[in-house]
Amino acid sequence: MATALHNASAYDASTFIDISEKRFGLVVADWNRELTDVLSAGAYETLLRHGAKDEHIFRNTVPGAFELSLGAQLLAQHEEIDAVICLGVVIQGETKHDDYINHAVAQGLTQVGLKFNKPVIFGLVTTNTLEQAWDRTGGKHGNKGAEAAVAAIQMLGF
Ligand code: DLZ
Repeated sequence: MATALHNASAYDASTFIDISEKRFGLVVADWNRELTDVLSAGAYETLLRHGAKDEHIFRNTVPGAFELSLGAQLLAQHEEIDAVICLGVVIQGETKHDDYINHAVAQGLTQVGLKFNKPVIFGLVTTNTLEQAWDRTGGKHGNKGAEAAVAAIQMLGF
């Protein structure tokens, strides 16, 4: 249970670099939008709170999680973008669609990050139930969008 053992909401912001001149791409899946909007707001607010400028955050939507990889690539290819944060929610259904999508996104985002040598953050909430998804989008397990933004800031300081 990764969430129970590691709470990424507890971090030491004093180690963060100055991100006031950094530019962030946000790629947000439209599927499960009530949830992904919360992830997006969490990421946005976290970036601003740690010094990013509103005009340096570029938010784009894609139809579903499967399209996050291409969305990330289209942003990451721009030299002025320093990090890309990808957000989506995939909830298990009666078929194996979640498995296919989740693996494809994990591989796709890894490739984009390695290709462009910049942080491409996997902010995909993958759960068995809708309730578990809400728990991770502002509920008892925090906001994974905010945590994805923290991961981006941390990687920029690497
Ligand atoms: C098709 C599909 C399904 C069944 N479930 C989800 C989901 O839980 N979360 C999500 O973000 N997207 C889902 N999609 C849409 C796919 O990600 C993709 O947008 C379509 O298959 C078109 O390529």
